[in-house]
Order: sequence, then structure tokens, then C-alpha cells
Amino acid sequence: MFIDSFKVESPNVAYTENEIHSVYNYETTELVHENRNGTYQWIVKPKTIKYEFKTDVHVPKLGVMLVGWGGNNGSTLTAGVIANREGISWATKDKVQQANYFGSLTQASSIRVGSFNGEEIYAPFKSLLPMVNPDDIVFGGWDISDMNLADAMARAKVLDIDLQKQLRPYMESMLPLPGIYDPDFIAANQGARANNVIKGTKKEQLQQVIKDIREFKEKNKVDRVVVLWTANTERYSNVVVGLNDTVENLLGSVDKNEAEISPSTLYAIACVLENIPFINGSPQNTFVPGLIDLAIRRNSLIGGDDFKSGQTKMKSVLVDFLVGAGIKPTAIVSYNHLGNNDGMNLSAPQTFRSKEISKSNVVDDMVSSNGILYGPGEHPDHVVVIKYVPYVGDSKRALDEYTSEIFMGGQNTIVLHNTCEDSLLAAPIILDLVLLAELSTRIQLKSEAEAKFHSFHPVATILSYLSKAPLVPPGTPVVNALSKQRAMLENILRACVGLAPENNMILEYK
Ligand code: NAI
Ligand code: DG6
Repeated sequence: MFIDSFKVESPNVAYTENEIHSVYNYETTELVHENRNGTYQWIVKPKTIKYEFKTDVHVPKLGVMLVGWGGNNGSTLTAGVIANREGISWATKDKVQQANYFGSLTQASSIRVGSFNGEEIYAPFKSLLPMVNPDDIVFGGWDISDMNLADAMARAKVLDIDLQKQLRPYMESMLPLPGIYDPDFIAANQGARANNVIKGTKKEQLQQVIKDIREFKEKNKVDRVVVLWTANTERYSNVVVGLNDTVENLLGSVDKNEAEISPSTLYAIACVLENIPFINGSPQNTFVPGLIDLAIRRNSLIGGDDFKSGQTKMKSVLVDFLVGAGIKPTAIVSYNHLGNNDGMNLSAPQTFRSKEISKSNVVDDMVSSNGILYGPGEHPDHVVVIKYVPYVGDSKRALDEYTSEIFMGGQNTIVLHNTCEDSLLAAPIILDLVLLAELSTRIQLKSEAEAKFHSFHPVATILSYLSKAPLVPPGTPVVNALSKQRAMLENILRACVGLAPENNMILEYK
């Protein structure tokens, strides 16, 4: 059975006019490796830590500024939200299609809240805590191409033409602000589209972005802004001592107009200085060490990297299943071709390399979790290929081959072929990222050992489910397995309303 909403009644949770306050017993373990009677043993000690959570229930009017607004993802997300808000339907060759949010965790997935008369009861994911309604988001942003959003939507060739016609009046007047363009960081083939750029030194560009954010906030009367990079994949920037390794060196390098400070890093610095959450949807190392330290110092949310949309999402499910089943993946070959502007940009070796890195590290945690299958340092062969085939446009084809060793020396090969509009997968993920980033800034927590409430760590691991290469604070484990990432997110939100984590034990019926 599906219910729309629910309220938790418990001594552990109090709903007030301003906040939801919950007390949560975090059941965890402590490990020690001790010499007991002459032999070293691992001792596992279950422990309970009491936490309190406070969630501000005042949902702000949210502005979302996209870097790369006029790209396929940016225009598709904007179009999709308007279509949902306006209740637009359109004719396809099969049927009359209604706007929806399929693919969005917050808008289209559900959580189990319990059982009632022997029936499992589910509710919308978004009913867990008060979240911004996508209808109320004000969109804006930057693009190095000056095309208005209606033309950008047409250029993207993602949405059905009947829908595009209905959306055009809403999107024609949406104009991207000039963006920071540095041809050294993206493919040379992008030069033709760069007709809308911020001039000046790096410092002047940074100041312009700050000004843009302030003006956007003021003009649209929004309470909060989230900025998200969905612009071209950049090459990696070099991390160099004295250049970008510390806060002082990074800011000093901006002042000195150092060439190696990338556009994405400049946007991110601007956001951190303004205390605006910044999310990186592309694979490059925007978050150089000096920037991460700046975000930590200013307690300003940063998250990323690289949307986990299709092939990688499957991989982080499939390899988790295989390794979890005691099957040993030995070779993973992931090929894909696509024909959109992202594919064209990735046809340059340096930008491809950024994507290759983020697509390649996604099974590490699953492999290292099973020492029965893999010896120390052992890893499956893992190859990633991306080819640009203009004809297929945004309709990406992904072919994957997973070869595994099974019982008694047998081999098992699984082959997947996926065809899908890339931007229709990415747009709902972008929506989730901004909604969850905003929500997480309204949550405060403290453990029993802490005197004061504080926000989550500014490096937002809570967004991992949506990222191919989750950015984590130094010294924090990276979790790629999709089911664990989802459980982490859901269980934290459940804790905020005093609910136990979903443990799937269903002991009531055992
Ligand atoms: P796109 O090429 O259609 O859009 C990118 C836009 O960014 C373009 O309009 C371009 O003019 C603009 N741009 C480039 N540099 C800029 C800058 N410095 N400042 C402002 N604007 C700038 O690409 P698409 O398909 O929208 O993808 C965007 C990003 O998302 C890419 O980096 C892609 O790798 C990444 N991504 C996409 C996924 C998907 O499923 N579609 C999944 C994972 C990541
Ligand atoms: C080709 O790989 C282009 C990329 O931008 C991908 O489409 C994007 O990174 C999505 O990757 P995945 O692995 O999540 O499908």
C-alpha cells in the first residue's frame, strides 16, 4: 500500500513550528586488534552512540544556478521542471505523454515505513523531511554560448518536438550569463560555441561570478542559491605545492592570474566565499586541496564528482551483487559511444582522461571488501572506452562485458547493452543533487560527546548516491556500491525523524 505522508509519534522525536528534533541511537562497532594470551585477535565491540538531529522545517525559496545552463543537461532539466510545473502533456507517436520526474530519487522513489495488517506500507521518499518543491525553483546560470534556453533545448535534440513547441514561450527569455572560458581546459572543438565569455583576469572573473550570484539572488528574491557545474568536462589541473595546495596558495594564485587555476575551480571558490553550496557534476579535479580546505574553513558545502547516471550506476549495482554473491569479476570492459556535445568534448585525450579516471575507480570498495576472492592488491582488469559518433546525438549506447570466475574454475560472462538519452538520465540526478544539498544545509546534529550542534561536514558525502566518484573528506572511506549509498542517505533522513534504519529483518513475521 502507498501512503502520501506520515508523522512519527515517539518520545524520540518532537515536531515544533521551526524544527524537527530527534534523538537517535546510532548502533555501530568499535574494532581493536589486541594481543590476547600471546596471539593477536580482532575484537569487535558493539557500541551505541546517542545523536540528536535538528532539521529546520522552513523550506526556502531556492535559486539554482547551473554552470553550463545552455548545455544538454541544463536545458533538459529546465525544460523538464517547467513541463512538470505547468502540467504539460504532449503527443508522441505512441501516446499522450505527461510530464514526470522518473529517475529522480527524491521525486519518484519511495521508502518503506512499516507494515499494517500484514501489508507493506510505502511513502514517497520526499515525505521523509520537508524539501523544496521543484515547481518553486528559480533557474539561472552561466554558459559560454549565448543561446537562449529555448534554442538550446532545440540544439540538444533531446525532447519531443511537440513538447519543445509548448515549452518555447517559457524558455525564450531565459538567457545564460557569460561564463568563464579557458580553452586550455576543454577540448579545442568547443571554441566555436564560446561567444559569451567573462573577460579579464582570473580575479576579475571570480569577482564577476560573485556579483552574478548576488544579483541573481536579489533579482529573483530567493532565500538560498545552489550552484552546480554541468558544463564541459575539463582536463585535470595540476596540483602543485605553492599553487593550489593550500587556501593561501590557491587564493594567491588567483590574484597572480596563474594559468593552472581552472574555470570550474574559480566558480567553486566564488561559491565557497559566498557560502553557496557548489556541486561538481563533471569528473575533473575542480576540488583541488586548497579549495577543499577553504570549504572546510568556511563550512560551505561542496559535493561531487561526476553524475552517476547510467553505465556506472549499473556497474555499482552489478559488481556489488557479484562480489556479494561470492563471484569474482576478473575483467570489466565498458565501451560507450555518443554523439552530443559532451561526446565531442570528450573526444580530446585530456578531457577523456578525466572521465576515464572517474569511471574506473567505481568498483574499488567492492573489490577490497572480499579478501576471499581477491588477494592483496589484486583487481579486475577494468577498461573504459568512449567514442564520439555524431549521428546518435544524445542517445548514448553503452556496452559492458563482465567476466567473472565462478565455482570450480568456471567462467561467467555477462554482456549488457544500454541505449538511452544521456540527458534524460542526468537531469533528474541534477534535481536530486540540488534538493538534497539544500536540505542537508538545514540539518544540524551532535553526538553525546559534543556540546554543540553542527552541520554535516562541508564535504557532502550524503550526495554520494548521485556521484560517480564521491568526494569525501580526507581520511573518509569512499563508498561506491549503490545500495549502500542509498541506504546511507535514506537512513540519515530517517534518523532525522527518529526512525530506525531500514534493516529489512521483518522479524514480526519470523
Ligand atoms: P553539453 O556539452 O551539452 O553542455 C555543457 C555546456 O557547458 C555547454 O553549453 C557549454 O557551452 C557550457 N560550458 C562549457 N564550459 C563552460 C564554462 N567554463 N562556463 C560556463 N559554461 C560552460 O554537455 P552535457 O551533456 O550537458 O553534460 C554536461 C556535463 O555533465 C559534462 O561534463 C558531462 O561529462 C557531465 N555528465 C553528464 C552525464 C549525463 O548522463 N548526461 C553524466 C555524468 C556527467
Ligand atoms: C560518455 O561516457 C559520456 C559521459 O559523460 C557519460 O555519459 C556520463 O559520464 C555518464 O556515465 P555513466 O557511466 O554514469 O553512464
